Amino acid sequence: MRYLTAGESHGPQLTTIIEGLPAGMSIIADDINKELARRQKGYGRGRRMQIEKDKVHITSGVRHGYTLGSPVALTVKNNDWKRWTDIMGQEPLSADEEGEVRRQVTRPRPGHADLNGALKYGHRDMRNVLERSSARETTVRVAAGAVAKKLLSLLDIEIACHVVEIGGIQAGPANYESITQLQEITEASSVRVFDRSVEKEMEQCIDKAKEEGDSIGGIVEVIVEGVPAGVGSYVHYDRKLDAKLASAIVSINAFKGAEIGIGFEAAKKPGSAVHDEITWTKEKGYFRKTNRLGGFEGGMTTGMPIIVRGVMKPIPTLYKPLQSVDIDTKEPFKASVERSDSCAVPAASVVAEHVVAWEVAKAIVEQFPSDRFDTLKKAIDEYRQSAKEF
Ligand code: EPS
Repeated sequence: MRYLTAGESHGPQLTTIIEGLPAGMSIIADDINKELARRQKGYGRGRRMQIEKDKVHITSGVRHGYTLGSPVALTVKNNDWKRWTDIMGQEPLSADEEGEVRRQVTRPRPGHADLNGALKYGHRDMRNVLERSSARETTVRVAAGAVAKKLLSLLDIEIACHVVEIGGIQAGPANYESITQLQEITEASSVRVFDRSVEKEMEQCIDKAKEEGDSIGGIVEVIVEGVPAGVGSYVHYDRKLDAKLASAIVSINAFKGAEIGIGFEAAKKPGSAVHDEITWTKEKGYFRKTNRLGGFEGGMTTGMPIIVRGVMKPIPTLYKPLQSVDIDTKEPFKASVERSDSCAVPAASVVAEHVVAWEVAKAIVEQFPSDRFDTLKKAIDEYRQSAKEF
């Protein structure tokens, strides 16, 4: 299973094409739209989110509510495109328009893709870089992930996300009783925290950053429940599912690191306080008494909940810009200012949830190859039963 995305932030639309989904899986636009709406929310977003009302158009691969086995193509229109048609148009410029293009970018923002992308592709107008490197692209990553999430839910696998830290303010431990309870509580929170007692403090921290023309980052966590043990592989480096999750997390715009389970804490503890003891009952089969390893041993799932965290740096577009250099004059200048969010951590947690959903669904489809959803479901059910009795 694979997908590609296309689209610029202020271009006409975003597109994704998903290939390799089994046929006969139920999916409707609403399954995707509800996730797109979740990604648009969150305290600290800028004005762009008032302009966009992300809705998916399914233009291939689905008929009467079921996948066909052919590529699934999804598009999301950019409402803002109306205001950018002359700046972002596809047709060549006429001679008198050359040099007249508005909003050219020649002062790269430290921390953004601007300068390195310009050097790589030879763009003198760094808008050619920033339009694609913009996190607007995560809209269709969520759309692809929403399809994966639907596949997982039909296989009784549930996934949720929450924010654990913003601007150095930490949420208390998320002692949720079920994934549903975690979803309900975080959904009602402006910053997607389970511990609502820190919500106001986080909002104030975001307000302060905004007032000061600054930005703040944070830490998000994704939990996946119901994945059987043994998904992924120990036999080769590029089949380890935990490695794929870490890669997917760090591939999200502005993410700088990933942790599985207790992650970096493990460095400080003896092995006896890190590894999870194994036990077995007739009802549950094998399980671990604790889950410090976040659902992974040897690149494979253990059957315990998958727990993966990602750290997001503050967004590099600052209203109080840092020092930079104009690539035309080579003179020192303040970096260019683009409209931006002061904190996108709550939205990014939804993106993290969807990139993780994609990787888990992909690993399952690869491990239980099937062109049909009904035979995939049967294979997973049989595997679950055999793992229990093993
Ligand atoms: C982004 C800058 C802002 C964000 C955008 C990501 O967009 P604009 O430049 O149009 O104000 O709002 O995020 C989205 C559009 C989105 O859908 O998440 C950036 O530079 O990465």
